[in-house]
Amino acid sequence: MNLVLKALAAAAVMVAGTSSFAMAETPRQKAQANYLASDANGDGALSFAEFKSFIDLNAQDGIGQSGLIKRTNRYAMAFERLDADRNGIISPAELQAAANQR
Ligand SMILES: [Ca+2]
Ligand SMILES: [Ca+2]
Repeated sequence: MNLVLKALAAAAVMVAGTSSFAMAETPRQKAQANYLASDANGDGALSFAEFKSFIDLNAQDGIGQSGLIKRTNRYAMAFERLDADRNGIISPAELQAAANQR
């Protein structure tokens, strides 16, 4: 488990902890929880298949452009844009870099 994944896991725990206070989760917290839920093989990064489920979960939560990507079936385009080093998987760092651009 690398440090970034530990940070994400900690964030997910925090999300679980705060939900009992009936506080609205921020989109970022939801996205982090969705990221962990989508990482089927637990390697801390998203393959294309895992990325699709990540977008679908985010679309359900109305996060960012996920609904648009899902509706228009632009998973591949979004994946390519996020996969900065083009190694076929999206790392937490790549996702973070994209999130910080907005
Ligand atoms: Ca994975
Ligand atoms: Ca990558």
